[in-house]
Amino acid sequence: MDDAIAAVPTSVAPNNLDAYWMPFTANRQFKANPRLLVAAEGVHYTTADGRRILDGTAGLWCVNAGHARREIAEAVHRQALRLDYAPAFQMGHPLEFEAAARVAALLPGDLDHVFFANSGSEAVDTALKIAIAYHRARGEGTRTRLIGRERGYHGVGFGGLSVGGISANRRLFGSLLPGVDHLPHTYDRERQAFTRGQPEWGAHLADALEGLVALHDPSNIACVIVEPVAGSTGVLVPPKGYLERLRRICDAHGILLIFDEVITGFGRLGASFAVERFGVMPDMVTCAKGLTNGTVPMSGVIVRRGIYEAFMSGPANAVELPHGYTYSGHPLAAAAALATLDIYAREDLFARARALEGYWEDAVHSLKGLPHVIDLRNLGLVAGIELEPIQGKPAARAFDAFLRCYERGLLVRTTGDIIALSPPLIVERRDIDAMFGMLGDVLKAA
Ligand code: PXG
Repeated sequence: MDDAIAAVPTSVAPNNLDAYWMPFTANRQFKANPRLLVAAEGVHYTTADGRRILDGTAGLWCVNAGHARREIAEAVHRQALRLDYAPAFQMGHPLEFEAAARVAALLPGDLDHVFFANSGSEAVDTALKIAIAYHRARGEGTRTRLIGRERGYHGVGFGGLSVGGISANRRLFGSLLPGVDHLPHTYDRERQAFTRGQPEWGAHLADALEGLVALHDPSNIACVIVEPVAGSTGVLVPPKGYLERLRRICDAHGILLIFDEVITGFGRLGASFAVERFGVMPDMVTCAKGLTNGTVPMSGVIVRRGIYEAFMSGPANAVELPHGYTYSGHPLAAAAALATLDIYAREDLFARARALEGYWEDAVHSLKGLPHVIDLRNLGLVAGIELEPIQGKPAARAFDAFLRCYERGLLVRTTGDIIALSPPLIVERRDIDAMFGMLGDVLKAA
């Protein structure tokens, strides 16, 4: 660590936590007993009380190259001094073009145009808007219906929330967008529990799309959006053949298929994207998080050439897509993305994740038989550990495990009674051992 940074006292906590309304947090519980992080390096955080915490979640699934990467920090610093901001509309700067080309190069075939935004939520809403506008540009303006999936998470904008399928996130916010349907989720514990990697059972669940097509007629349907591996809902790995089947049905009916790769992108599954891991080609891919290693907010929508080209008609001086953000392609974010992609390439981190997958999988499944563990799921460097809920107190068991892991020195994520793990891709075998050692002890003591 930098001397100047190391010299910053880590034990000083603010004495008033009141003003900040924290996102997706039990504010009162947190503020009564705060968990403050003040520094990070490699696969560890440092807490305000000076403890080292092993980062089992790569922040929030985003710090894929590990913390405090000097190359990224320096690139951002240099860029802030050279060109802090450039107008995103009708003006450009070199790094955003380079970043787009570099991202596109990670995706196969004609997935080769990139629209930048700042968060996963914005990327999702952008993709949904592009889907509707694309059909309209081709003279199929009736194709406006959006299809998501139960238990899907696509961020918190009205678009992403509408196609999302996590009831607790939707329930407070009214009627959301009209014209949205949901496919069934792909999880069945009885048939899939303790599967290593992709479950054998469940490809046929994609056929529910045929039902929606029959109900609404394809001429009214714009797109289907799914997470290739559902993350936030607690790590649901797609059954073998499921994504392929969705692709075939979409093709048969002219429906665009969007993969939301906000979590699965940038090596999380041991490949550049899930597109590569599963060998299924969507029409659009959303990404964020690992794009800048979590350092500067940035997200993107990668679209197939035909989609981009459908908009490139009409007078050359007309704005083809009236959509974008003040900070689309922000110079600091673009600099961070380029430095991040350099690290991924130089350290071959996607292949590294793939090489570690077997070790990771064995570690995950070593928890089998511990008290209250009712399922273990894994793919790439992701794991879902599902616990039996305490009767009448949903989510309490996992949250208690989260707190006890944190006390012991391990950061995990929980959703409902599921613990999710997704370490930085630079994780070493000894870190994996430490992670599952601590988690195992916590579960044993439950
Ligand atoms: N799509 C997917 C698939 C995501 O996982 C978003 C969109 C929204 O991204 P933004 O940048 O708007 O938050 C996400 C975000 C968790 C967790 O622990 C997951 C996310 C965010 C925070 C926590 O499950 N995913």
